[in-house]
Amino acid sequence: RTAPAWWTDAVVYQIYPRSFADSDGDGIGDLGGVTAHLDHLQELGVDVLWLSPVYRSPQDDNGYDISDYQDIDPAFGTLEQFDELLAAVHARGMKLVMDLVVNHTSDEHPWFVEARSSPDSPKRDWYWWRPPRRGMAAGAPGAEPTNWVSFFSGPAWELDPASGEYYLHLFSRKQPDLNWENPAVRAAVHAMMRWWLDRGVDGFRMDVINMISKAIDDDGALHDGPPVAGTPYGDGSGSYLCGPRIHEFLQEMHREVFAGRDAELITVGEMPGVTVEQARLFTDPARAEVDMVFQFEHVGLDHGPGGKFDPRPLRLTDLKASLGRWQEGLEDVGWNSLYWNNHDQPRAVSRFGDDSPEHRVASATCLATLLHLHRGTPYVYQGEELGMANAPFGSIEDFRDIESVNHFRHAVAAGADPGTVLDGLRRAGRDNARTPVQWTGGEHAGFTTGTPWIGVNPDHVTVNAEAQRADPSSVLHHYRRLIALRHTEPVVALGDFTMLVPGHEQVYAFTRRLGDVELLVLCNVSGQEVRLDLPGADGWAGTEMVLGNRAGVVAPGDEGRLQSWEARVHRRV
Ligand code: ISL
Repeated sequence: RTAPAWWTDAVVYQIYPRSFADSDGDGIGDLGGVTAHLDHLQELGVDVLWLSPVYRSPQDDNGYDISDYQDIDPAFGTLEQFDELLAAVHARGMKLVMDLVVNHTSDEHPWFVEARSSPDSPKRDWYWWRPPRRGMAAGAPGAEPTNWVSFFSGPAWELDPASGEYYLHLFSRKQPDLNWENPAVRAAVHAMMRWWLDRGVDGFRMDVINMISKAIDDDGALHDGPPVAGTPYGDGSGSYLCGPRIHEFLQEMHREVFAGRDAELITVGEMPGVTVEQARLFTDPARAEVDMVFQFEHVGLDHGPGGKFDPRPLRLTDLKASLGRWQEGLEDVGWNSLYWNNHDQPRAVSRFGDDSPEHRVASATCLATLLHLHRGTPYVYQGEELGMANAPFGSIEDFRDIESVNHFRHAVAAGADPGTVLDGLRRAGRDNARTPVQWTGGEHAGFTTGTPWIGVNPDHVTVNAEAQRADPSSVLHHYRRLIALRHTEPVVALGDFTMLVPGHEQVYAFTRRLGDVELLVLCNVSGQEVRLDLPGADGWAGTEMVLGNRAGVVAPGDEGRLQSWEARVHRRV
């Protein structure tokens, strides 16, 4: 039996640089801002920083559209500043992980510029070019090569009028998909990855990496998907999620890039739609693909019939069934990643907790405890450690995200009520996660001396890092304690997981066990006090409480009483 990998007891912190901290007053967060706030991260105790993309980019999708993989965008700084940041991170004993966006490039990347220049270009085949649908004229409605809808509304194909051919873009039309069937594409990506590792970075978070293999016929044809209600388009995901060559591509990448140095690195594949059975394959160390994946099941449980912008309340029993299945599915092989939030998800305290003044701190710390006590590597998204909430966006002018802006335009054009569409964006839009980090209660929350690129949440007056640093009962200090617990108690990282009361709609409870040490985790995921008779929990009376989020001691005989949003971790040997 080999020793557990270093990242089993690590906590990763995600930085979305645009919204983290601005050091030069242009209103956009930058590398200098990250370097300036490393104290905050070190005090929090996180082990790894994941930087959302800082590469050169036209910023159509805030950096997920890359025009030069080996340079830093001027909005974020320079390569020299990057090296300074990397050295400073390492000097503090932390690691730095880059975002790897290689399902697509920017349409301004020289590869695509060259590919577009002529059907005879040697780079033409680096992307997905196809003629119009058989018998149809280029540009005619429905003439796209397949009926696939783009993630950002509208068709996933864009016509290039010069050649009369279309190119594929699963995301924005400024994000053409790379053709991974072409070995030269794969070799170029591998070389670029080695270049970053040689520079000293400690791994990659791989953007939509389970979309790089597309299902094609022998003659290269792609196929229509089932219709998407309310649109003229179809769902192509059956052709591009975990496609036929995905495992081959990841194993090849591992051989070409990570072999010989993977023990010190961390790799996490972002994989929308991945199942637990597939995740076992992706994360089985013997297969040498990735260390862990970001799965999406638990962040889809509150989607309504109209999709992500039609949210409904989460049923706690659904959450337990889902997360519980992932705990079980990856218990002997592979590894879980754990997250509530990232730059694509609304804020957890607003979505699954209660961001009212009365319950904000308790619900944010309850959710944090629940997640961090699972088996897997937890990811903290900037501001989550402060209990930052969704933003009170007004009109569509307040939104910046291409997904939200496009969705509004398409939905309203299709006849939806603008007020209803806006309401969906306010609740589920990605910009909720992208308002500036709230450092202080002062002007622009201490994020910038200039004009922030997106509105600062007015609640920064009370919700901010400075105030929380001084308050031991703050969300910030709770996160610090949770992270410290993972570092000091091996059972948190490596213990077995057993779900309790799976049918209870208010209480999320489980035990963890490693050797003689056992933890009991009790979370009241509701605003009402609850009294619980816990089957299988005898023998816990009077045990040590190693972590809790509500003041007060537990009276003997009263162990089963949980205050609103209370979370407790008991320990026994
Ligand atoms: O939020 C989503 C759209 O509804 C997700 O489906 C998201 O697009 C998906 O998780 C992929 O996300 C990643 O790739 C995108 C980028 O916009 C996201 O920010 C990134 O995390 C394209 O690069």
